Amino acid sequence: MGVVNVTPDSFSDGGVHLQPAAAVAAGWRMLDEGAAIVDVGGESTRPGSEGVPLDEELRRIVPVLEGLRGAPVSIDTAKAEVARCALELGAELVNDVTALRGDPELAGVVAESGAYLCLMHMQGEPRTMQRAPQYDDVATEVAAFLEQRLRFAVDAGIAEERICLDPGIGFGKTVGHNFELVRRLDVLTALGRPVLVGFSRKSALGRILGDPTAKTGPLAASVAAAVAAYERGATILRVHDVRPHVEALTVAAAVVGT
Ligand code: HH2
Repeated sequence: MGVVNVTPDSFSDGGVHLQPAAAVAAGWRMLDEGAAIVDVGGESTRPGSEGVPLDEELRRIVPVLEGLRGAPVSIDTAKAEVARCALELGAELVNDVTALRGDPELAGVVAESGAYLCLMHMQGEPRTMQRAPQYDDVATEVAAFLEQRLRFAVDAGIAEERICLDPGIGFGKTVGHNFELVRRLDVLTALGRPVLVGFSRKSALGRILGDPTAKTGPLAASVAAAVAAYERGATILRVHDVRPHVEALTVAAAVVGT
């Protein structure tokens, strides 16, 4: 899954794809490089972020989705109205970092459209989530949360076969929590749904490399995290640098023998 953030303030690529033409070109390039789907987002959820109003999020994503018509696209939003509009413009998957807790209308929009859905774990909310994340056992708590949100989505009429689950790397987690979640990914794959992992460029990578104030992590570290997640059962890797990840994951798949 290639990431196209149409935002001025995303933690690693803020401003890079703010012009629709740049975002559209990046999306097609990622598909050309081997991405199976492009995740378009118009709101940053980086630590400390405040969120954007509906009209601004729509203004950012609509021309990009128009330019990506016919391509496999996912919409990274927690807003029902944005999801509805994106699905009308051809998006196939709704990627909701709130796991259907943000907008009470979103479950109905996904159910009605028959779209795919990603449910992600987050402790707290972006504005405050990195202040003091705490768990007794991060893997079992994240798994219990995702299982409960999966039940909620299915009860709302969304087909279970269309749902994937995501531990939410960096969303209310310490460096140690993030790595433990990948190490113990089997606890999440045991839920029986595809698992998506988005470790690309995240600050835990820069921090484990020795910079305690890092806001991002480098490419080689991102690739290592993606391969480790893949070996532990992740089947969707959300990444900013598609070509090197496709190359590494192709080799990892050859080694694993799938
Ligand atoms: N991470 C980000 C945004 N959306 N969605 C899923 N399912 N999983 C993730 O790990 C995830 C996500 C944050 O990364 P990015 O989009 O690059 O940054 P920002 O939120 O600052 O736009």
